[in-house]
Amino acid sequence: GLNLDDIQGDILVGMKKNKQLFYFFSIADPADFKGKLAADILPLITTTNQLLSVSTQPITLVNIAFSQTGLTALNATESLGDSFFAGGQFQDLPNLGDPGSTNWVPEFTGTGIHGVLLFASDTDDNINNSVASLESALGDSINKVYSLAAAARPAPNVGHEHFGFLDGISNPAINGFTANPMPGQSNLSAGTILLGETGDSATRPAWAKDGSFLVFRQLKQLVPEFDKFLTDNAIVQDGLTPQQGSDLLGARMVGRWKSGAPVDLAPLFDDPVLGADPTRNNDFTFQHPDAVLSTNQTRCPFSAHIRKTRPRADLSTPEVTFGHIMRAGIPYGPEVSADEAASNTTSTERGLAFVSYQSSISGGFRFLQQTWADSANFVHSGVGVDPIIGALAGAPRVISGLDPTNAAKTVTLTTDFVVSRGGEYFFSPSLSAIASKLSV
Ligand code: N7H
Repeated sequence: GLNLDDIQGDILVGMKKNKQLFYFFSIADPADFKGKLAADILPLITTTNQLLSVSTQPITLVNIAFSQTGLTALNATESLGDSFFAGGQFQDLPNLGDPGSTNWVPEFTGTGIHGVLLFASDTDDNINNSVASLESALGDSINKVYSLAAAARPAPNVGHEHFGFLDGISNPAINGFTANPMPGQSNLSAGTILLGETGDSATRPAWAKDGSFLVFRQLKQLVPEFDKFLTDNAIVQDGLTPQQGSDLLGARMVGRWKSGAPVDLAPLFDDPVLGADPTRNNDFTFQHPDAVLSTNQTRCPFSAHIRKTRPRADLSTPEVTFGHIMRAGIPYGPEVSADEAASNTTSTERGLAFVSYQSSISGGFRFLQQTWADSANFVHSGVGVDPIIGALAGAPRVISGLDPTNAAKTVTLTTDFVVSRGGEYFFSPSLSAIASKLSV
């Protein structure tokens, strides 16, 4: 089995707390920082085992990850075997669909971020206390570069992202770790997520074992604009009210209803009981005996976000080893205000603090974003990009298949409802790597 005392908790389990803070820093004094990494940070790192039982969870959970420039500052200069990690996310910007760096948070436009501390707890006060005491311990060994406070949405939307959809339903099961995989969950070798484990064939330094690449993206969501688009383009079909037609369009863009129910199993109306049932809400393949898999979009469009990012039976080998990530994101920013809703215009930023873990950035996040979501010709020629996250450097996005009564009809999206504000590629090391390599 895996050494769950050595693997940081966010990777396989997720620090599922209502509040999180992403604290991006640079290392000002490597020698001083190394000592403090061992003495002050390492004892705070929440392991996978600690997360598995509420009784062993500390009040504030802490994880840490380093960029390539951070590892280099710590004199950990061996190649981790991932060229995209080595180059950093800013260098990769032209490949991700972002329209240049105009929307990027300035602190992400370079390689000046050496690491990120992730804090998670039930309250902001707990997090602020942990940050203050760690800052005083670390003193001038680091500089804070940027931070992003994130939070679960208030009831009844806890667990839902800002467009309104239940998130965190479909993460892969890991062989030798996940006790009871749910029907329809993908089943992966540990090496798909963790370096140096079974299924990871790349050459890595020994100390990289049981670490994972953390992709961070600050993804702004234009919620009132998205809602207006759904209202204006409601699907017109016998038996549907305008509101139902608008809800159906949103569900078909995502591939799930706001409750989490997959449109593949609930094609016309939401089914909240199905959405809430983990034994059924992932148990589908897009294949049905009464329909031709390669042409039929009556139930789920080929371009739907969850079909683009996990095509299931659309692939001739459904359980491929590439294109899988462990997602651990959380919303940030306030609820939509009455003024924003009335004007259909975002005035305060909100979105998703996107976090994914994988043993290969090119085979994980990057593959999903670039090769699948941003391609108009995946999974079939001309289906269009992913209407949620697909991006063409700001160019209009032409998408077919959204209208169940007329799959050939196209919709042109002139607004990107998800706007990348950039991010960074990090490596989340094992606790033993921190102790024996990074802090010495
Ligand atoms: Fe996505 N959304 O609210 O529309 N995502 N996502 N995602 N996403 C998923 O199945 C969303 C983003 C994946 O296994 C759900 O847990 C939003 C990026 C993958 O069937 C919902 C943003 C990437 C899956 C959303 C966003 C992915 C998935 C359904 C940005 C990778 C699982 C809930 C603001 C590059 C697919 C669930 C599967 C599911 C939304 C980003 C990937 C509701 C709003 C950048 C692999």
